[in-house]
Amino acid sequence: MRLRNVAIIAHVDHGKTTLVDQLFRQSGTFRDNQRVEERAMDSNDLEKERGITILAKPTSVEWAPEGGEATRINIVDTPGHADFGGEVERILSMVDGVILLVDASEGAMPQTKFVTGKALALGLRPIVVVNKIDRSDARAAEVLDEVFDLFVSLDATDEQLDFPVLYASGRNGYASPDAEAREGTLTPLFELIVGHVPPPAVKADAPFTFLVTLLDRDNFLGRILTGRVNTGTVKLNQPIHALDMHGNVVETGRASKLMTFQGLDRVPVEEASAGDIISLAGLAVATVANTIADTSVTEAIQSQPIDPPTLSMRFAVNDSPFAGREGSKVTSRMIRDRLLREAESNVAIRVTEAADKDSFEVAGRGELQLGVLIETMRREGFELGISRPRVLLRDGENGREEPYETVVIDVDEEYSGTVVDKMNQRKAEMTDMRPSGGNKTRITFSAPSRGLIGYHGEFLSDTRGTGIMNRLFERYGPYKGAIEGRKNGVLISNGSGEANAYALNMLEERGVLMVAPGDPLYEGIIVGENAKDDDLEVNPMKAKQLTNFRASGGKDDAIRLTPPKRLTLEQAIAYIDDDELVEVTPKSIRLRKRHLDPHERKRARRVAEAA
Ligand SMILES: Nc1nc2c(ncn2[C@@H]2O[C@H](COP(=O)(O)OP(=O)(O)OP(=O)(O)O)[C@@H](O)[C@H]2O)c(=O)[nH]1
Ligand SMILES: [Mg+2]
Repeated sequence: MRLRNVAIIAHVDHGKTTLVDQLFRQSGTFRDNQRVEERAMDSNDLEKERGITILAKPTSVEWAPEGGEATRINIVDTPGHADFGGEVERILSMVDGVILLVDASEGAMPQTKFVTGKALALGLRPIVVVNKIDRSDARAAEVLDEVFDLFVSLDATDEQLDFPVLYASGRNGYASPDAEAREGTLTPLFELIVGHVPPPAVKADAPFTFLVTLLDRDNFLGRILTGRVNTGTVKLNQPIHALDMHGNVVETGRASKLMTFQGLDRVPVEEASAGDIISLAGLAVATVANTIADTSVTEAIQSQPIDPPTLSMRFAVNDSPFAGREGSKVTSRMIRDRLLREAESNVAIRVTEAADKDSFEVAGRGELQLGVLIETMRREGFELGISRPRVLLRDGENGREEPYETVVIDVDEEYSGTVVDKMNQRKAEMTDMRPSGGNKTRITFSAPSRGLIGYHGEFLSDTRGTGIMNRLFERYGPYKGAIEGRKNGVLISNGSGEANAYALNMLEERGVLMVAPGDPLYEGIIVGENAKDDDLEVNPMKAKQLTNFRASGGKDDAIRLTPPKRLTLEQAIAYIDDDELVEVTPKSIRLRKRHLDPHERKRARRVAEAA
């Protein structure tokens, strides 16, 4: 059967996974009565909950024109969020073409530029799909111009500039060369994939080689390596070995299971040939970027270098007085094993063990990526103490350098002044400002990543929740000097016990509380944000003195507390200062001072100030 390999690439939320749903449906991949969830490819829990794609995943559909020959189309759905895009180059090396989706209203966004740049550099000729054409604020013609300009700015060849265009609503299942079409099917897209994307160029008579692009685990099969067969054919149980990038043999074994993709399933096959995207099991150590090959092969397939991580957090053993109450995985050994396992399959993550062996520096591509890792671990039963994220500096030619990001902000005009002010305080430089339709302004900044940590929450409240912010790693540039951090201090509990409504009521005038009556507290835990800029030790456990007149058991009927401000994991991580930690357990997210004892805190502060 004919074969095509394509990846779908786009900025976050431009509709990749939703389009795959419809490609499934219209190719008859599902049985008629099969119940399929929306965004079926977003299969893991966190993907479903957050409505974003975190892991790139291959799938495969078969399509045939009326009465014509069928083609098997391997499709790779990719994550649009920059934090998960570290592998996009490696993933694109599996395919011979890309479908570039661009939201008909949002237009070309930072991640559109990033993924398009990677695709063009690999010599791929994208199919451009102006998607979500059904939106009432669609501006298809302008968006197409933006895409064309983008291609030009990325030095596209004449061939690449001559890209085919379809206007589509992935969700409604139609695509058309006509920008006015508001109904139809995806047949024009299928035809274009078959007609425009070249078949894989393969050396079928060479020995088997395969580059590992993705890694996952299965309880029965163990390690599952996914990638594209580069040359030759692999047969079930054939002896194989894994080579690292220098050609050293990492491991020898057999291809004990071979699978191709079919809709949401992997199906076992007896053999697979050059050009196909497959999964292979049978090896225990081989990993991403290794070459799996016939044992006669001694040279590794060249693979793309991985962009360096830009941000890190310290993952420590939870040493709070509540350690071990809610989680089952609390020792440094368990944390270590889990993190090393993560770093093995997730090429964008790097783990270093601290000298004290009780904490680990985990470096990655951004707050969301590390946040997802922490969330995954807490669901597995882990307890952790997480420190404030810090950007990774490096020594450049002209001294110390730090990561910069391109930040694209869409806001209602009335908020643009505030946003520009706040970004200036964070040492960002405005590079562009233009109206973006519907009384909105699109402002582009070049900003040190350091200044952006913790800004998103403030940004949302400054824009009454209407602002949209997109960020993308830009470059390493000169260190920008001190950036002012959090302005407010915190309210710290001065003892252990249960939070008491009466006490909390008294404390409400001091600031914003983060705990509710009945919450268990310990000395040094943070119970709220101080309205002033210094930290304040308070007694949130203090009960009302009972008088003779009202001795009926101290019911606090009259107390009406404002609901506490409960921070989500990511908010908490963005909130804390250097001398604070987020205590993460399967059930709770608590903020605390690193040093729980007030005297130790004072001593640490004196040492820090002296340094
Ligand atoms: N109006 C409109 N909305 C759409 C269309 N396609 C997708 N959406 C919506 O856009 C949102 C994002 O869709 P996804 O398919 O998750 O986008 P994605 O590109 O896979 O997102 P990431 O994988 O996180 O980058 C969802 O709320 C969809 O319902 C469309 O054709 N028209
Ligand atoms: Mg998606």
